[in-house]
Amino acid sequence: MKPRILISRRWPDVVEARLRQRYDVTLNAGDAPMGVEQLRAAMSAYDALCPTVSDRVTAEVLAAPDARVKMIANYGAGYEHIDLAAARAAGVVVTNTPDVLTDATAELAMLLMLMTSRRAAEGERELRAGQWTGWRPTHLLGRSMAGKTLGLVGYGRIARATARRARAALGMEIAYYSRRRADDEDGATYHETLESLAAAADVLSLHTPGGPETHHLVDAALLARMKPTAILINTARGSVVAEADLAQALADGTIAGAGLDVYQGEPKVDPVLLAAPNTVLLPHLGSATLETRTAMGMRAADNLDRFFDGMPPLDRVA
Ligand code: 8YV
Repeated sequence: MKPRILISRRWPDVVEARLRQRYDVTLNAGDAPMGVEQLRAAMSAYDALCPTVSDRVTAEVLAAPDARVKMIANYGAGYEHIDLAAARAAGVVVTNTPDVLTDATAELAMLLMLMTSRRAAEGERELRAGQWTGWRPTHLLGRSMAGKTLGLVGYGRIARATARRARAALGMEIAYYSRRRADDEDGATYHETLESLAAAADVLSLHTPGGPETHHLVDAALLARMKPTAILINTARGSVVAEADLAQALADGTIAGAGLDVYQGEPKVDPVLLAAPNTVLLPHLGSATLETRTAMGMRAADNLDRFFDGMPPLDRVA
């Protein structure tokens, strides 16, 4: 009997084909996030679940009666949507897919930085709307990146990959804040407080995990510390930013702009952010390259295989 697994959304074809060779694979219908009742029912019908960031695997889900699931192979690096304590209590192994999405997410951080600082989305909207009246010296002036300071909040793999690109490709200075000073700073300047980093940065880019520890780290008080010419980039998690405070800061000129890939209530986006001209808003595309999404699926499949072979999975988080 093949182990029964549920994947919550389509994975790249090549990964699905690999999974079908070894597992009895069910694909959840539709694009909507799986609800609590649906996930609770899945707990008793499958041997493993493969959720994504939008499927909230809560304590209530993990406490489902007659649960059969023994393994949750998350498709993604971040796993704050899975209650790890409840998984541990239920004896469920949880894995993620780190490393393979580092470069793609750093690329997207660069894209947002450049688009926001050079007002690319504003320009494109204007041109497509037929409102471009011609070249003029003061039209849509952005800010140069060369010599400016990129302030990284968190200094893990994706932050470092972003730093390398920003330094090499754009000539930026790198600064960072993290709870612990890194042993290998790779030429970056450490700030002991987030407030000090926020005040020094021309671009403040978020690279922390989500979850309660980083909830609303960027709020009105922190935004008030930033330079009025600075921009905020978020490719981490929407929960790290108090969105209403950010919308206000953009509206009243506290900061110059924001490039966002993630939102508090995805896929809903605050209407004030939508209406603000100085935002670049992407629909959570951080890891969205064919290579990366395939590698993420293969990594999740490796974790499943090792688990069902009775070996410790590579990327066990619970
Ligand atoms: C994924 C991400 O696409 O891996 C992560 O943490 O944020 C994204 O790149 C998403 O998590 C898929 O579940």
